[in-house]
Amino acid sequence: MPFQLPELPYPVDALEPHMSARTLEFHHGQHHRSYVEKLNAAIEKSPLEGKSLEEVIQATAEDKGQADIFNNAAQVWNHSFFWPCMTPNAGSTPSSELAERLTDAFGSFAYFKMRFCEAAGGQFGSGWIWLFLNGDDLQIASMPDAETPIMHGFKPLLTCDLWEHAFYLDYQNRKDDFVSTYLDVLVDWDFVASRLTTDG
Ligand code: MN3
Repeated sequence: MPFQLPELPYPVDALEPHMSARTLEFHHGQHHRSYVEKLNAAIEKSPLEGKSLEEVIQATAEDKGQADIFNNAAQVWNHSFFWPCMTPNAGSTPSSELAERLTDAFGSFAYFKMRFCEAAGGQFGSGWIWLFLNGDDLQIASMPDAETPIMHGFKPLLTCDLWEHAFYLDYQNRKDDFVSTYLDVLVDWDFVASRLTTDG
C-alpha cells in the first residue's frame, strides 16, 4: 500500500485569515502531495517498499546516496505532523501540565514563545522549528530542509514549517510575523499537551 496524503483535520479555509485557503491549497494539495508521490515513486519495487514511514526515514537518514528518498519521506512525516499542530479554535491555551513543563524548561510561557520565535528567525533558508522531548528535557531547535527530530530519537511536540511556501502568500517576507501569529492564534495546545502522554 503506497503512502497516502492525509486529509487536513479542518476545512481548507478554516484558518483564515492567519493562514489562507490559498496557502493551504498549495501547501497541502500541491507541496505535501508532491512529497508523497515522489516518495512512492522512489521506493516502488525497492527494499524500502512496504516499510513504515518512520522505518524509511531511519533507513535513509545517514545515507547520502538515498538523500532524495530521505528528503521526501521526512517531508511527508513533518507535514503530516504540522497540520494537527493547528486549530481553527483561536485562543487555545496550554493545559496546566504543559504550562508547568514549559515554565520549568524556559522560565515562563512568554519566554518559551520568545525562544521559539528567536530560533525560527535564526533558521537561514528552508527548514522547521521544533519543540521536542529529548529524553525528559523539553528543547527548542530549528532544523534545516527536511531534517526531523524523529531521526535523532527525539519526540516532537510542536512544529512550524519555515519554508517560504508556508507563509509567503500571506506574510510575504515577514517570517517573524508568521511565527508569532502561529504561536498566538493557530497552535492547538491540546494537541501539543497530548504529545506529552502519547507514545511514538
Ligand atoms: Mn511545507
